[in-house]
Amino acid sequence: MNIKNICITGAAGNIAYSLIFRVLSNLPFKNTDKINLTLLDITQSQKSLIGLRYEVEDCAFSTLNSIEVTDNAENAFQESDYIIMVGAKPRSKGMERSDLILDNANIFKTQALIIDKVCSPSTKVIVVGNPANTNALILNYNTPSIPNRNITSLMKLDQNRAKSILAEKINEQVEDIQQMIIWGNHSTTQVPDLSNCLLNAEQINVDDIWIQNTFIPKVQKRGGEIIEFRGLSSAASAASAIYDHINIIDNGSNSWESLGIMTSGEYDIESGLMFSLPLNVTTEGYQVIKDLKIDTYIKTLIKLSEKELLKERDIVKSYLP
Ligand code: NAX
Repeated sequence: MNIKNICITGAAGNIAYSLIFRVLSNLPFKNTDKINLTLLDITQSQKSLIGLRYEVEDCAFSTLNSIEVTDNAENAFQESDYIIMVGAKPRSKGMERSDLILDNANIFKTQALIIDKVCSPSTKVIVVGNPANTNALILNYNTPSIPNRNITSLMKLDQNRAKSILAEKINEQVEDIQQMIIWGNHSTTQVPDLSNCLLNAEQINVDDIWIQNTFIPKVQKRGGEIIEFRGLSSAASAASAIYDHINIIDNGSNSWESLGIMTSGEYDIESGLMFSLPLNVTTEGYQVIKDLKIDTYIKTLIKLSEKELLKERDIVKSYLP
């Protein structure tokens, strides 16, 4: 029997409450019969995690080999095949974004050092907690024993949103749309780019005014829109996107994907940033899709997202060895 060890951080939070049941209902890992699931959260959340563990057990999932809840990151990360890093400090009222970035930098540096110490180089880490790209950058810099390519940040929710908004506009099925790209940061500077999109292998034509005035801002601000209507941030859709992200990494994908990865000068973007780029993903890893023609408008937006990530990198520079 093939068993994988999966650790989810921030396990007492909203996203994890959807993610855990989604993963266990239908494992997104290839050649895997069961998982050993470890749920990590802070000490104050341990009681709630015990309740969550009972709920998971009550589902009698045939995919679950064992479940553990803990506030000890070292125990949680040890021997993990995948670590899904959802745990992060939320932004509180009146808090500056730079303070949020620094609070989370602290969490991610601490956890990175533990991962570096106890995990094998084959461990794959997916960063979800915001600011996801900069947290992933800190993680990357502080885990020299884990190859850069094993650390990615979640952009799939943005890509799913973009596809779904385009499908609605052109009145087509979402699964028939390919080659949607998200460039940049998981923030309102992200750049949804449909210029290469295909509908069943045919070029899609939508007018530039709709792209610039409706499509791009709508995708960029979708997270805020959810908060406005639901009173809470995206949770089930984020969990669904994490599920897709795991599936893509573990099984490869026939379509173009956008994941946050460490840059090395592609498309004239500064090296050493966690940046969302168009990728071909196979079970062997990912390759950046090269030589795409990018129009001037999109290029300008990509530069703005790069600028934001450079600023974030500057804020956390004392966390980058
Ligand atoms: P919640 O506030 O419901 O849950 C976060 C959990 O993390 C809490 O249970 C908290 O106790 C725990 N936590 C805090 N510090 C921790 C630590 N040091 N170790 C372990 N656990 C710790 O937030 P939720 O709605 O679940 O969102 C989680 C994160 O995902 C947030 O940062 C959120 O902004 C981010 N998101 C990222 C997305 C992406 O596409 N990259 C989309 C969805 C979401 O907004």
